[in-house]
Amino acid sequence: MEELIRISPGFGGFDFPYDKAEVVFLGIPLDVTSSYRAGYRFAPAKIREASANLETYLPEFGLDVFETLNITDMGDVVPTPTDMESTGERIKKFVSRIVKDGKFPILLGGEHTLTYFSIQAFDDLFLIHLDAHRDLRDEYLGDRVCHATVARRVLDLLEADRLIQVGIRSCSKEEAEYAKTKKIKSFSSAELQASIARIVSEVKQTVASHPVYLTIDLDVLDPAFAPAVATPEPGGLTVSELFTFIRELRDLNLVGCDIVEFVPPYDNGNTAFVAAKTAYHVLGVLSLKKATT
Ligand SMILES: [Mn+2]
Repeated sequence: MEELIRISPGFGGFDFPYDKAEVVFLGIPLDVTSSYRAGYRFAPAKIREASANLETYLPEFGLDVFETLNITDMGDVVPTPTDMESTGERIKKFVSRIVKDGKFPILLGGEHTLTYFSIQAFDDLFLIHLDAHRDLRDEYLGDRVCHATVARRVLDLLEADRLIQVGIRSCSKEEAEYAKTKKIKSFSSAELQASIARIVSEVKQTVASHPVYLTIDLDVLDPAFAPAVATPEPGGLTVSELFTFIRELRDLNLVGCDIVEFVPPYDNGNTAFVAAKTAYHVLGVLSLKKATT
């Protein structure tokens, strides 16, 4: 079977030859374990469509990402819907290839479960997890590897002090107790809204110069801004708060990123653009890092 489908045009229409690219987009249309809304499989295509209708010049950064970075899009990894394990191996394989080639992967999800497989391509990792939910259940509806357990599965791979949860405003009593026992560093959306600078400074102290992977569950945003997520949670961040937080991560040793949980069938058009613009913001950060090294 085909393991990867080429997509043209890719994100933003960027199509540098892979060999010369510094940043590689990879679509992961994984759409299996949603407990409520489904339709993740349409997300990479909708994000790419929106990306072509946004400017590549970013005033907040004072640069054009098209001029500063060599960017390409590998296309979509093909999931096997009835086999999470082999799908996961495939995700890990393609992300590992990008990482071994010294490039920065930006994954367009797809359900959050993909993060568990993607991070296996890296060593010595810290995970910054932007999400309304803790995703710390050990199993959900009988599944151990699913969108509601992804952070817990991550802790099978990383020490608990390597997970930093940001934007949290929903979890079960068991998850709250587990997080407390494991001393998981986390910040609520209200804490972030009160002082982005304080949270960023604590994050920087924690991760120091270690490699950092950023996973962005779009439900960290308020549903007013990103309505088409699998499990909306009122009381979230504004888009500008999310973008400010991402910009402030420019001093970190970022090595990879994913944008997940978008379900296009529920969109009014806004979520696709928010997802695409979020990716542009990550490109802005990578551009600044390149300019200063
Ligand atoms: Mn979530």
